[in-house]
Amino acid sequence: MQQRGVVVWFTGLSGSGKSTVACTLEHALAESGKVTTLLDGDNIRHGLNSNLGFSATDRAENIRRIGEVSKLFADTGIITLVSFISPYRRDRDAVRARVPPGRFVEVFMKVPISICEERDPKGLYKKARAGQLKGFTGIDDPYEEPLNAEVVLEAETPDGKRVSPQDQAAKLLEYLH
Ligand code: GGZ
Repeated sequence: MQQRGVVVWFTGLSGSGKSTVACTLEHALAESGKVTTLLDGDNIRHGLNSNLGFSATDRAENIRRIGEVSKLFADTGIITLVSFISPYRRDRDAVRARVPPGRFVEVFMKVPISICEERDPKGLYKKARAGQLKGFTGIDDPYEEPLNAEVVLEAETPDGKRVSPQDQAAKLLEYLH
């Protein structure tokens, strides 16, 4: 039987682990023979959306185009993993409205900014705090948390233990099954 397409939409701050979990999930799905694709900053912001920056208008257009592309993939039966900050609720909800009911899975990487900032893999939080990078999400540009995400992945258990990307991906996989 042909697999059913779905858009798995990761949203969360820079450094919240979206791409790491999306990548881990993609490998797990591939191992069980599923056809997947992963859209992220590396393959979209450098190509299709290379003319867009980080103003509110550009971010909205970034998400709109990614939404349309992911819908096209999902319509052909592909499990489409999408990893962008997508900070504005209205933009994410507009994508949800374009995808058939039940085919849009919003995954909220609920990671406190303190942890993202501690990770700071590209030194961008440091630059933003120093005022060298303006309009950085979570610092001087808003991040609007999802109100009804299908899956919420946290970085820590209630008793303060860190949760690995593998465990986060496993929780998501369970939901998708
Ligand atoms: C947020 C920025 C910014 C600003 C550059 N704000 O950690 P990264 O580097 O790899 O992830 C961030 C990425 C965000 O791009 P998105 O396309 O996901 O953003 S959005 O959904 O809001 O359109 C970060 C880098 O680009 N970056 N400037 N001002 N992140």
